[in-house]
Amino acid sequence: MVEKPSRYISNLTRDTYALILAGGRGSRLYELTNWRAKPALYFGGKFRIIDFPLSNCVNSGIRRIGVVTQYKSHSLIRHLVRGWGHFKKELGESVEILPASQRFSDNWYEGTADAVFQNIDIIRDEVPKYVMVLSGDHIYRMDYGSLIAKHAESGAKMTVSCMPVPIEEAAGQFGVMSVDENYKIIGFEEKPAHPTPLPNDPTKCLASMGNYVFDTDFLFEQLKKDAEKSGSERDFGKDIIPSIIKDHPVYAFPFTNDGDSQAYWRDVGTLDSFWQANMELVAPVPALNLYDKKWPIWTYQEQLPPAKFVWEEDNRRGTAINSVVSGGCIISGATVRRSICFSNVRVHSYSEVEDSVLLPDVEVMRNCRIRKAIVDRGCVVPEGTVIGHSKADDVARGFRVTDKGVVLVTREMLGLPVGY
Ligand code: ADQ
Ligand code: ADP
Repeated sequence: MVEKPSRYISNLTRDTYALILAGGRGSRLYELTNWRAKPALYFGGKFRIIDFPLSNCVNSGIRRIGVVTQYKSHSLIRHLVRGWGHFKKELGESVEILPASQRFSDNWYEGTADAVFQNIDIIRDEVPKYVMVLSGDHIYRMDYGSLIAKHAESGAKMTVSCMPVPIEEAAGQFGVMSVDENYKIIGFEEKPAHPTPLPNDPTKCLASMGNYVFDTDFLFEQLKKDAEKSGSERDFGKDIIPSIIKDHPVYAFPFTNDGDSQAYWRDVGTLDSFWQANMELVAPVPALNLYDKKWPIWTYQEQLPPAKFVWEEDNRRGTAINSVVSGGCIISGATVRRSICFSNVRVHSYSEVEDSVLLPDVEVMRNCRIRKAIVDRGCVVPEGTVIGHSKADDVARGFRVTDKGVVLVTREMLGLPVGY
């Protein structure tokens, strides 16, 4: 007889090793990921994307975690060492950084499955009953406990977390599955141009979130088999899932808001979606609650003085309305509306910033007008600069403007030395 999940979820999470895949490039973020891996990208005023899956693990009771790094990993590794280096092996906790170190072959990690395969011996040493493979690319809040409990109860060898997504959003972007009435996966296609719609809603399909749970032995077996196959791209979505669903019980776990009204998931893979997800946080009641003491998001933070707002005597009002302003910021004689100011941002007199995301250490000099922009770390925006008010002017200055009118400004575009 299966015990009630509430009594044994902690045993399951304790018996799970989480491997966060953090090696991807994130090419649709253009210059924002020129110098950093996507999981190292800043989000929400003081966090980095990787803090979300890591915090989900800790909040779900999974304390043995590996982070697989590869592409442009310097900034990511520095953040992990500073912010996540305090786990104590003696207490059964660890956050290990697993760079592609060519221990098994002369190759870097090929696909996602290869990134796990090359770390089999490290996982085996931990002797976990389950292995969770998590994408390090998304902003989300998810209790992995219910996912692992469902995996254990259903008798699946692998469970894929999924959610209904509009067909046009999923096409070419996500792995799409079809399931039977018990959520057993009966079909899986990686990033199809024409996703199979849900039987009860032709506008949506069931998309993989890129988070998987495996029975450890089964995972190792499948990875070894795949490594011997010629022509495989060594990828979970392209190779492993489509091949194993034929002969093994693989289930889908729908991630919905039903059990947890706080459940939240956003793909921030494009400049528009990155801007949009940040902007959602300035809403009076955002969908993602960063202030929930029961689900804290941990990060590394510098010790900084509190944010300061200066209203000069000649009536230059330093104000920020419906905005998120981090430590070390000074808004002096300027107006900031519906914007996110990361640590150490300065906005000087007579400037107006609206609907924008200012990453750490940005300085906006006097008399600037900035709208709908993402300003990369360390940019000094010269006095009188206007951004986001005319696409032609923005493009002429060398800024990147998306179809939806979000403007990306980097140090390089402003003629400042890169690699800040
Ligand atoms: P994608 O996110 O497009 O699709 P991928 O680019 O392989 O797939 O990235 C998956 C994760 O692995 C990311 O977190 C990335 O950073 C990391 N990664 C990629 N290559 C890596 C490598 N060589 N070494 C280490 N880490 C690496 C996947 C699934 C889809 C699913 C979407 C959900 O394949 O089926 O729908 O995620 O976003
Ligand atoms: P502005 O262009 O708006 O005049 P300033 O750099 O002169 O910008 O700063 C304006 C105000 O911000 C200062 O008068 C002061 O009140 C505050 N300020 C600036 N730097 C600091 C600092 N290091 N510590 C505390 N307050 C500061």
